[in-house]
Amino acid sequence: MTSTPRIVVLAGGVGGSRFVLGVRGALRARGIDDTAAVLTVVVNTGDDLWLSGVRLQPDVDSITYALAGVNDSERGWGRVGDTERVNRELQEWDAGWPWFTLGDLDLGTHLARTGWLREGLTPTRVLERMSHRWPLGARLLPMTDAEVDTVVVLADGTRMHFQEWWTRHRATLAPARFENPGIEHARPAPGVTEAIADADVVLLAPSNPVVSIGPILAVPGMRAALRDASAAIVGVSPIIGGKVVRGMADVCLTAIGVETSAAAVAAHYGARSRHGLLDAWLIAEEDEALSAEVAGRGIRSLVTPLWMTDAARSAALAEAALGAAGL
Ligand code: FO1
Repeated sequence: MTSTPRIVVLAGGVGGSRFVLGVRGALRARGIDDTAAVLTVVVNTGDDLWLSGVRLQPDVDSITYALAGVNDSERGWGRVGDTERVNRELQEWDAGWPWFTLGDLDLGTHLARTGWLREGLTPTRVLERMSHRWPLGARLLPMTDAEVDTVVVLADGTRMHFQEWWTRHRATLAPARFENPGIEHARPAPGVTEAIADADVVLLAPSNPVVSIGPILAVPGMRAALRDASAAIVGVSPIIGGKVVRGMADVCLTAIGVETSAAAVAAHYGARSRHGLLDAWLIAEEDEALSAEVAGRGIRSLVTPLWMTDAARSAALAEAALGAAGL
């Protein structure tokens, strides 16, 4: 067992936040204090948007706030105990989106970020600066420095920002596809491919495979970096007992023709030995019957409890993922 494994996690959203907390917990349980030196999180930025003149990075912020212990864990986004005075004022001005809440403390984050971006810092440098405020215990990298916000295209050709589709329409409008305009010109953010090349394991968090992990993998150069990595690539199923844990990932999966099942998501990522990504795939005890199907796809499947209902369970899951990589 490598005592200080170098870990890269690809993550986004609530599932990503809980899993990253679990990885940090598992490292601490192994007696590793400087977890930031060994844990790199590559975060989805497809959820990002400009609103009321500020740049929002929902997944970056969810993971940052969770690691800092200042997140609203009930709601799954924003700061705990936040207030909404500025948001009410914005609504009086008819500015922003009436269905989208910008908390007062959260707005401080967006203002700081936007200011630094306007001064010319790249998103990577901004995130590095933001990471200094709290001892996060992880190095966070955006998937890319390019702006490639996810757009949902409906069957009739209507296009809308992912956040409008997700928060205003609660994913009830059937999507034809998801796009990240301009992603063909994007590159992985500085440090991402290097971290993957140096890693002992790459973990795919149980995040939405389509709109969280999907955009990360769609950055040109990302899949090649993963394929070339000497590290094992271990994924964690976001589907438990045939259902999404939270959020509306099932609608996203249906839109790209993938069944909402742990085996189907594994097949979607594919076996590394067959030009896909995964060496191993963690599935829930509830899905044990799918183990053979996953193995038949050329992916080693491991059955383990996947519910991240508290820090200890999240850490146990992360430990199982490290174990799956032989670490
Ligand atoms: N989700 C909502 O359902 N309603 C909101 O008003 C809302 C505001 C919001 C503000 C900042 C932020 O970082 C996230 C916010 N979210 C909100 C969450 C976000 O829309 C999504 O859950 C994620 O992008 C999906 O991972």
